[in-house]
Amino acid sequence: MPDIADLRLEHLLCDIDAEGIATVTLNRPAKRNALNAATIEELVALFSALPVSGARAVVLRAEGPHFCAGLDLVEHGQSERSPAEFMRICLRWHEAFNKIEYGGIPVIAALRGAVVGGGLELASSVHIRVMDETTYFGLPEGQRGLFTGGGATIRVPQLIGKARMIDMMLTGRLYSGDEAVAVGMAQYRVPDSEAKAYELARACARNTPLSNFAICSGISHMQNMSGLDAAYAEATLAGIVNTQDAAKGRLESFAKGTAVKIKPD
Ligand code: 1HE
Repeated sequence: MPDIADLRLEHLLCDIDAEGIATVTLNRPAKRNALNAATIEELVALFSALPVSGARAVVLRAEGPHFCAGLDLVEHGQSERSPAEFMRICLRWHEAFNKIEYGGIPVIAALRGAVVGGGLELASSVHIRVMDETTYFGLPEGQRGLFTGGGATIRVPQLIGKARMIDMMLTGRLYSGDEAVAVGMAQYRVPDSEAKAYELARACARNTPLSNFAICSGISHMQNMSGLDAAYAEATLAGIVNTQDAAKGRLESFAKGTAVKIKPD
């Protein structure tokens, strides 16, 4: 597994601070962070390396006023791809976004501006979405003569339901503001999505890495199983996580009455 410092990143930036909070930046602002094939390969490489890098949480942010304008329409239009070639490209998108969703470390997206098409596919693969006042969500595939290829048909209905997704794709409907939170596009809407994303990342990083691994990998896997199998997998995972040495001190401090109480502020 290459070290993150050895990855030759052209369209992404990555930095890990002393607390283990990694910042991943989409860094094609002049192209509104449109996802070309090279960026997808960088996402695959980076999110393969991050879970074994010691990072405890990731903030996924973007340069410029827009989080991500989706598929690089210019590259796609000029590439004359065959159906088989584009199917392979889509499988690389799945690889990248599965690394994010199933990688076992919390990934928090700090959203702003356009989160559209493949940009929404990317955002829907992270664990927590934070939007600001400028953020809007769209699936303009119908208007472009295209179809989703980066996992939206699986992840977007899990967030907002099938009927809303189909409406967005057919009519170009956009979601923003309170409505976007109410339908489930984002969990937080704040003036500064990056500041909130870092606050949440630091909260996640205080958990044990094994708990975070179970939360950020196990829940998604269990959604793919039958109820009976998911219950068995849950019990197996809880057997491992809930008996970990790293939890012992936390349980002892609860028994002594010195642990934090779970109450609203
Ligand atoms: C791009 C892209 C792109 C911008 N591919 N180059 N996604 C879309 O349908 C959204 C397409 N983008 C837009 O609607 C607008 O660009 C935005 C609303 C996001 C931003 O508008 P604005 O006025 O700030 O920027 P702009 O002037 O439109 O674009 C600035 C540059 O970014 C310009 O390049 P330039 O060289 O002429 O300066 C644009 O061409 C470029 N740019 N968006 C390529 N998407 C796996 S299947 C997934 C299918 C989809 O994702 S469909 C949804 C595609």
